[in-house]
Amino acid sequence: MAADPFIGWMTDIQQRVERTLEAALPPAEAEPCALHQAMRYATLGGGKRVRPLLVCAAGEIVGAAPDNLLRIGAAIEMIHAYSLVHDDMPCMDDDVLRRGKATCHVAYGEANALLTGDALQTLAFEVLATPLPGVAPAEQLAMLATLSRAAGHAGMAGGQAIDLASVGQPLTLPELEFMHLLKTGALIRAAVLLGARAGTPLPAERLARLDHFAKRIGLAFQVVDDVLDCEADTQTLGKTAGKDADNDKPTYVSLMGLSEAKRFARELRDDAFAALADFGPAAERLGALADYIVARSF
Ligand code: GRG
Repeated sequence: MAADPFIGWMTDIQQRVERTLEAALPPAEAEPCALHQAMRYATLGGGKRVRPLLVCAAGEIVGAAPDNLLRIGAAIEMIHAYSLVHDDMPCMDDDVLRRGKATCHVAYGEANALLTGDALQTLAFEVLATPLPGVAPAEQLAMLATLSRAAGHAGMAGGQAIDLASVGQPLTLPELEFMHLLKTGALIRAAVLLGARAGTPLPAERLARLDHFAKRIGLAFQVVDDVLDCEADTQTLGKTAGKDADNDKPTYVSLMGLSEAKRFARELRDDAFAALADFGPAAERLGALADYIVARSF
């Protein structure tokens, strides 16, 4: 057990998420083997698992069942893994390194990578649609609708479309924020909201405060991602560093400068903290995660 209780909690959840994903993914030796191996390759054994951690921390506030939270977290992580596989493909970001190893299309070929993303996305919804003990079917249906919207045209996929169209374009800060609210923020927001809906129902006003927390921390996550892309090295990141500048992409660093972007990330974190003020000790882990997201080095 790690000396820092938060790190100990995080490591424990990361290991349990890994086991949940492992059990939910198709076996590598089952046909079609190449697809199943690629799905496992893209999902297992890497990543910080930030979204499942957010699901679990938000679920603590409402006393949700840990096994349900792990299943919700695994479903969101599968959507995230699919997005990374497709994002790395030659038709999008064209990258060869992800989570410290060859990207899925480099290891398994482009057609398999495309199918891997497709199959991970549909498996995510299958996992989330399987009854969650103690959660009302109407609530689970609402979770499915929230995740669908967060992953689709009004969320991650829409944000990716704006991102691809913005290469070489001089975006304003509000335009950049809108793009990231969809591309990265929507899934982070869904993670907090689904966790918060998995236990004792919260009054709408408290749910809205958690949503505000999630929006701020989703944006902070992206600002830090831009800073790390500029400051950290490829080995530490496990993905190619410096790609944003190479690709002439508008980022918080290109628009604000490095030190202002760092200050903005801290401001977003503090605003996120403020949204948790009334939740007391039940929200301590969510607050610690906000800190981790801003202080992370990869
Ligand atoms: C292909 C529909 C579609 C969407 C892709 C999320 C995304 C949209 C692209 C990823 C590109 C990117 C680097 C975005 C910046 C923020 C981000 C999502 C970083 C990767 O997430 P982490 O840091 O990764 O949580 P790990 O590997 O730790 O899970």
